[in-house]
Amino acid sequence: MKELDITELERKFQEKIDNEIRIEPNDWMPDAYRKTLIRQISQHAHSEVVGMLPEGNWITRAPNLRRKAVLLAKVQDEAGHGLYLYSAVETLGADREETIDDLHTGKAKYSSIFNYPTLTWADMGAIGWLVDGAAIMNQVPLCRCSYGPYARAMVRVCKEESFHQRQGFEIMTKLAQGTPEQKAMAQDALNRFWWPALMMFGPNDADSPHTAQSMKWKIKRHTNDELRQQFVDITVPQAEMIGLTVPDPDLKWNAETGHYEFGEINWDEFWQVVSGNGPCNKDRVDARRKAKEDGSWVREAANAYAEKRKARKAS
Ligand code: BYC
Repeated sequence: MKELDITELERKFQEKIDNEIRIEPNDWMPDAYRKTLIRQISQHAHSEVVGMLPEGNWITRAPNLRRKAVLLAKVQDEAGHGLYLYSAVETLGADREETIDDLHTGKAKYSSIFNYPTLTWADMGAIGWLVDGAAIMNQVPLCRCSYGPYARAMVRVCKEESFHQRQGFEIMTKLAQGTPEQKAMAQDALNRFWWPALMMFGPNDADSPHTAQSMKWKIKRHTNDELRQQFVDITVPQAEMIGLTVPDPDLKWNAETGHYEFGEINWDEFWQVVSGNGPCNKDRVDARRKAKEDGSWVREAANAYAEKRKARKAS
């Protein structure tokens, strides 16, 4: 295609975005837009699937039948989110198996938060409250993402995430109102998950290579720092309400700006975790790789059955 034609196509594409017209799979789109979406949506899908592991670890040890049933349902929802998101990636022409292989070879990223261990039952509360809370903050604006299939997938995902957040907050509330040991367990979980939850929003805007272009394309509607600030502003009063202390000595309310000021995030730790050196990175990827290997006989049997049916229909 001539260079002039591409410039014209790009102009029309940006015009659609500026006018809030959704981009659909068969519409023309710049290669870089397609690549950005494949990168972000596949990382998001991997996060959902890897995110099942830290909580799956507690299903057999949930303190009662109700808690077990709720946790099981939450983890199943996350599998469902992964499946919608892998389907959304396929609408962009990506191959699902290759995308998953990129996770297994360590080429693709997934959310840093899932590389931390879940040591106590209170961690199920902290994950639901903080991790799903951060996920909602990030994902509600994605319901207005310029790419149709991703935006539509996010609507259902967000409804389910809000149930997840509430179940986590309920666990934390109950523990915080419990015995001194239970309250201490809840505080310890908050201490360990607070900073990693803030890291979920990604690097500061000044160090985020993708934000400016993704905002122009309306893939992202807010910057990483804007969403992180919203999360802090909403979550700090929730902690106070249940009598827990946010582990940040620099945290203070600024009446002039109407926002909380908070301390510096340990970005060295963030980049270490993102580059594969977090406490559980190896375990998480090994577990996903093993799940694929262990499930290979199921896929082979399903394929053999499908082939046989096709042959029978043709004869
Ligand atoms: N962890 O320029 P930036 C969930 C990477 S919730 C790992 O800001 P972008 C769940 C980033 O990929 C979690 N890597 O990038 C909840 C980029 O690397 P590459 C999943 C991170 O894309 C409960 C580089 O750093 N949610 O699933 O504009 C239970 C520079 O960053 C992280 C989503 O994925 C991180 N925290 O903004 C179960 C939401 N942060 O690709 C499951 C969709 C940044 O250049 N994703 N990086 O190698 C997004 O909204 C955006 O991709 C991000 C990053 C805000 C995460």
